[in-house]
Parts: sequence; C-alpha cells; structure tokens
Amino acid sequence: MSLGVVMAAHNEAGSIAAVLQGIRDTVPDLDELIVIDDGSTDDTAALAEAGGATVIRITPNGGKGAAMRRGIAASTSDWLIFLDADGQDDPAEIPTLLEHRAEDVGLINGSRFKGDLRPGSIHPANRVGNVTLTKLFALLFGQAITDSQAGFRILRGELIRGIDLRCVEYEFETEVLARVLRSGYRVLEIPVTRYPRSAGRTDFRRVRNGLRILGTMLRERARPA
Ligand SMILES: Nc1nc2c(ncn2[C@@H]2O[C@H](COP(=O)(O)OP(=O)(O)OP(=O)(O)O)[C@@H](O)[C@H]2O)c(=O)[nH]1
Ligand SMILES: [Mg+2]
Repeated sequence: MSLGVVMAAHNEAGSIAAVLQGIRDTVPDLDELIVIDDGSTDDTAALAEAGGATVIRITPNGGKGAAMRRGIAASTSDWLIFLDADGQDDPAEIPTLLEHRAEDVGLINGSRFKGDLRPGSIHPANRVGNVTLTKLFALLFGQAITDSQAGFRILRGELIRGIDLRCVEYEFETEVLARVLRSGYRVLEIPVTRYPRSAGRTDFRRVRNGLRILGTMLRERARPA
C-alpha cells in the first residue's frame, strides 16, 4: 500500500521546513510528498524542495481548495495524508490516524473537537462558526461528525482522485467530506491535537469563507445521490 502527502502552502516559509521534517521523521517510508505552493511571495517553494518535497507551483494565488485539487490530481498513492503547512497539526500523530485504514474506510478525519484544541489554536469566533457549521452538517447528512472542516486527514487515494471537486478556497474540507459520505465508504473520526500557528498568518476570512462553506454544504446536500 503506497502512502503520500498532499500539502497546500501559501507563504509558510516560517514553518514548512519543520513540518516536512516532522513528516519524514514520522513516516520515513513515504512514497510521495507533494507541496502545492500557491503564489507565495516568500521562500516556501525553495524550503519545500530542500525538505524533500515535489513542489507544484501555481501563480497567482488561487485558494487552498484549488491548490489541493492540483496536488490530488498529481498524486498516485493508495492512501493520502492531508495536513497543514503552518505547524497547527502534529505529524507525530499521523501513525494514529493511519492505524484506522481498512477495506471499507474512505476517510479518517482528525477531529480537533474530539481531541485537544490548544490555547490560541483557534480564534473564538472561528470556533463558534466551526461548531455551528459542523452541527448543521451533521444534521443535514445524518452523521455524527464532530469536525466537518478538519484539515488533518487520511484518504483513500483512488476515491478522492475520482471525485470531481469544485472547491476553490476553504470549502475544500466540507466538499470532500460530503462526497466521501455519499460514496458508500465509511468515515471515521479520530481525536487529534491542534496547535497555534508556529509562524505566518492565516488567509481564512471568517464571513467570506464561512458563507462559502455553508453554500457548499447546502449544495452537496441537494445533490441527487
Ligand atoms: N496553496 C495554498 N495553500 C493555502 C492557501 N490558503 C491556505 N493555504 C494553506 O492551507 C493551510 C491552512 O490554511 P490557514 O490559512 O492556516 O487556515 P486554517 O488553519 O484552516 O484557519 P485558521 O484557524 O484561521 O488558521 C495552510 O497550510 C496554508 O498555507 C492558498 O491559497 N493556497
Ligand atoms: Mg492554519
């Protein structure tokens, strides 16, 4: 079973080297390590290459979802690991998620809300938005999901490569989760720890991205099976 990482990075020069090192220390037998550098104006791409990644460069910046779609399309591994490039997810927890791979499992979701949200890891307003959107998601899809926007995940490669994703920005996680739930594969949630950013700044815009996530959720619910 081959194993790869697909990671989107926008201006993450302050954290990406340590994140890549953490991944390689934890999973030394990785088959591919893909970083999508999306119009960064810092040294993200060079640092990612120095850290052993295959870097896909996009210009100008087009959003996390669009970047992840490019990375997924370029991937070939049987299982893919998604995590953030800003140090908020701990690569040391990858093996805990990987343990849950099984024939009927499509997605292993690293739930921050089942796990440990460290102080400073989420803005209080984003936390309220996140919990509210997740509750609505769980209601709409009839599933006991606790973190619909989790970025730290393991996915079945063929499954995700076969899905025609449309997301552009941070609605990526919601669209993927909705589609995998519809696929017939099981979704599991495993607690993870979420840390504050180790450097840099978020691109997340609360109102704009919250509305895009809500729109994606409603559209996916309305999609015929
Ligand atoms: N390639 C690419 N990566 C992006 C883009 N926007 C965000 N990312 C990456 O996606 C990951 C998550 O983005 P963040 O902006 O930290 O968002 P977040 O952690 O979900 O939200 P916060 O809680 O506000 O930090 C990071 O690794 C970013 O570098 C983008 O436009 N292009
Ligand atoms: Mg972040």
